[in-house]
Amino acid sequence: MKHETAVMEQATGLRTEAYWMPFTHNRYLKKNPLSRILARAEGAYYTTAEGKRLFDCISGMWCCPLGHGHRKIAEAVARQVKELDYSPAFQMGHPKIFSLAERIVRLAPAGMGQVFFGNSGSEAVDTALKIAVAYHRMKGEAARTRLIGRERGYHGVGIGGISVGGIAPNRRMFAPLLLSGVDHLPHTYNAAEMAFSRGQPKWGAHLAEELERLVALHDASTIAAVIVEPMQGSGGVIVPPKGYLERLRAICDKHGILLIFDEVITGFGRLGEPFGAQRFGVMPDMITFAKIVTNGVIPMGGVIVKPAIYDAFMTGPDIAVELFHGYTYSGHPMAAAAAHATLDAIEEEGSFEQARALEPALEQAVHSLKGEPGVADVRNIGLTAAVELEPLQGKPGLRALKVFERGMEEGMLYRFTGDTIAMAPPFISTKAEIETMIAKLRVALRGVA
Ligand code: PXG
Repeated sequence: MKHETAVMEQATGLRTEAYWMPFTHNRYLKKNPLSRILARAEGAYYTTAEGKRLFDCISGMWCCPLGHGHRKIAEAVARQVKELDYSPAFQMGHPKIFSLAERIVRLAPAGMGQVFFGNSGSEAVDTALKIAVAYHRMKGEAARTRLIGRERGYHGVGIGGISVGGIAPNRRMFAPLLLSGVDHLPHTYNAAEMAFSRGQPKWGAHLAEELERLVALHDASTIAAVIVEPMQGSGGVIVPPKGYLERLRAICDKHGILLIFDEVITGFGRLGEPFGAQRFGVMPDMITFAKIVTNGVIPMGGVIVKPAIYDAFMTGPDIAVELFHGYTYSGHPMAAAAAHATLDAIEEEGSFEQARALEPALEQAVHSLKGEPGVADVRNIGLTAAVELEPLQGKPGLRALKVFERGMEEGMLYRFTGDTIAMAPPFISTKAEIETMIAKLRVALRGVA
């Protein structure tokens, strides 16, 4: 491996050994890195170090739907670094973060009140879990500590996030670190009942009743919160069955359990509405967000809470810190500037409407892949879709990797995990670009058959 890397370094001038890449097959990539090195980005396209132009089928990593190099966002960030580059997050503030919180509350479903900021989805999730447990304690129900996630759920990589998460490889290696007192709902995917559904599957609302089973098992008085992605993104675009989220909400209400929607992917327009909560018409008690809030330009994440949650902490002497939690970079001025510019652009460009308008084109195009070689399922909602492939015998993940590589030759940067190809194209895409994205996927699928 060392030798191969050295040969490649000589050939390309790129020294790859020191960088340990996240969620990446380091050894495989470093054998032939250049096709994977991005040099530039503009609008809906990347350019690789080899000069190849790639359509950004997954909006960065779900985070850049307004396009790369957005002029207004770039200018806002450039202005901000000169005006106020950093401001202490604890016991101090700056104007843009207060107004940003207000704007996010306005976009959120009615009934939300405050925003707590961090820098990533993982931080947002761990923050929400801590707030949930602390909230019940503040309300005199300190025994409510149990957290309930869901199989196939992805909630980032913090210790809390992997504990409530339901993707086995993300947990296996770290098993001794996982939180105790966590349980999981079953995931809602069932190929026999819902393969090739368009939008929300009709089957599966009854799976929410599993929460009643967990309540019976653990007793409601021990359960703090349920956390789910309204649509499971990393799990492979698993769309909630009709009626499922409504049922979860009702059961949480019945038992005094907080419902957290992890909207790191679905927040800020991916489903054609500000949040998945609005798309599905179900109101959670907390919403986690990250990614699109700054169009991916500067890291930012956070938690939106109902006023009743915030108010529960606002007791005791007013010189006392109410929540012993926060990050050096909570509410960073650079991120706040990027977020304001992103929200401005969303309004000016009608980004949510753009996403809504493209949804039928994506749906129609992606479902035309049914019957192509190796296609086991096609799923879609909002401006996102996934094509699940039959694994090559004895080699899980290889078919998707080959499709991904073939896709790059075709000028497409898809996202692959396991044997699923995911797409979440920029909101600024044209209908023709969406159709080309799918046409090229067809070519790639046939090419690796
Ligand atoms: N919650 C959800 C629902 C997510 O999708 C996180 C939390 C963690 O966010 P950070 O910012 O800590 O990474 C995520 C992140 C993919 C993919 O292609 C998805 C994510 C990240 C990278 C790739 O499926 N989601």
